[in-house]
Amino acid sequence: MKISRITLYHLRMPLQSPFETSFGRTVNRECILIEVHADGQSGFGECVADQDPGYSYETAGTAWHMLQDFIAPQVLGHGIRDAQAFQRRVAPIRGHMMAKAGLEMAFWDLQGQQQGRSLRELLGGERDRVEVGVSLGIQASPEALLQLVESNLEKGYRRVKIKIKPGRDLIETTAVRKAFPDLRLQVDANSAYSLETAAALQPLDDLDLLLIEQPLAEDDLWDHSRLQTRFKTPICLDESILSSRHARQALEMGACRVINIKAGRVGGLSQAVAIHDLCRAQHVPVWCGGMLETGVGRASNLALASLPGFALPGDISATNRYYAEDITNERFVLNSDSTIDVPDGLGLGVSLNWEVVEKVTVKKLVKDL
Ligand code: OSB
Ligand code: MG
Repeated sequence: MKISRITLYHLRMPLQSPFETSFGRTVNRECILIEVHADGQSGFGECVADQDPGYSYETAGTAWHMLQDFIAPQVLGHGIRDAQAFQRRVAPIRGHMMAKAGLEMAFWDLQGQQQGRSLRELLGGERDRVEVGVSLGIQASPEALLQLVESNLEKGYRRVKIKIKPGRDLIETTAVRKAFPDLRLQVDANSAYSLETAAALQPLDDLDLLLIEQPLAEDDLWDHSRLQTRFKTPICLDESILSSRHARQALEMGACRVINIKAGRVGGLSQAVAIHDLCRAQHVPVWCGGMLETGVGRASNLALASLPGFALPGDISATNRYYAEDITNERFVLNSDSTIDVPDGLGLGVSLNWEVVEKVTVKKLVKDL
């Protein structure tokens, strides 16, 4: 595939309701839609970096800079056969995993179109529907949280994740567990604790949680390994795992027993599959995390989550949980068994609704040969 043009669209998508985590509150989800033109076709990718550097050092602004000034020039005008060839070209660029992952997704989409295969087939996915759950932000009160959990159970979600932070953890989690004794429940701290303050989380260990996600700092595998020895509940790492090397080391030192895989965080689907394979060989369960994606990133997550090692439900909810209007013509709906169908069209299997894209685009850049 000879790459003749790359177009970047900085999107600002209004969320159905604000999403609050330990690092902040998101009202509008920002991301970059990437279009790659090759041989008369276009492929699409979504770069999941957000407006603020709360989850990661990467932002939509830094990703735009990296894509415009470093990553796009590595591929424009070159013949690039697939994601592996793309990764070889951008290997000299340090870090900026989300920026790379966004463009890699577009290469998968192109490859699928050219080979007449779906992304699921290209990745080796085995299921045509995947188990999903819902990730609920920090609410105004424990009562409000209970109501929100209940309404999501009524919608059909069979696994719930709640966001926690110091002072908004035990009361909330205990209340949800009491009200719903059999619910598949997990919590996500987004790095809000230290080894010392995490001592306050000890009572969570008796609430039969599926896992405790990323309690400590993103750059701290060692303290996670110390914390895991104090908990029978599995610790799951999200922010800490940026490569399959990190995943191997985290497992070797016992820093976690479960890994949340996000293609964006690890530099692309190819790396996500590598981490899946590594974990599967060691019988370590993984699940697909989410970044409030548009329909483009959601299609990619569904294909990834169809791989056999994704043993736990993903943070991949129905489109209407996030957006009244999405940029894809396809909207993803929740099946009655808390699953979502994996797209089976060519590549990502979605098409763009250009009217909506235009409406939510705040900045656009065309890079030609
Ligand atoms: O930590 O998993 C996270 C959203 C944005 C940034 C980080 C996270 C999240 C979520 C939402 O938990 C998952 C989703 O429904 O997309
Ligand atoms: Mg997380």
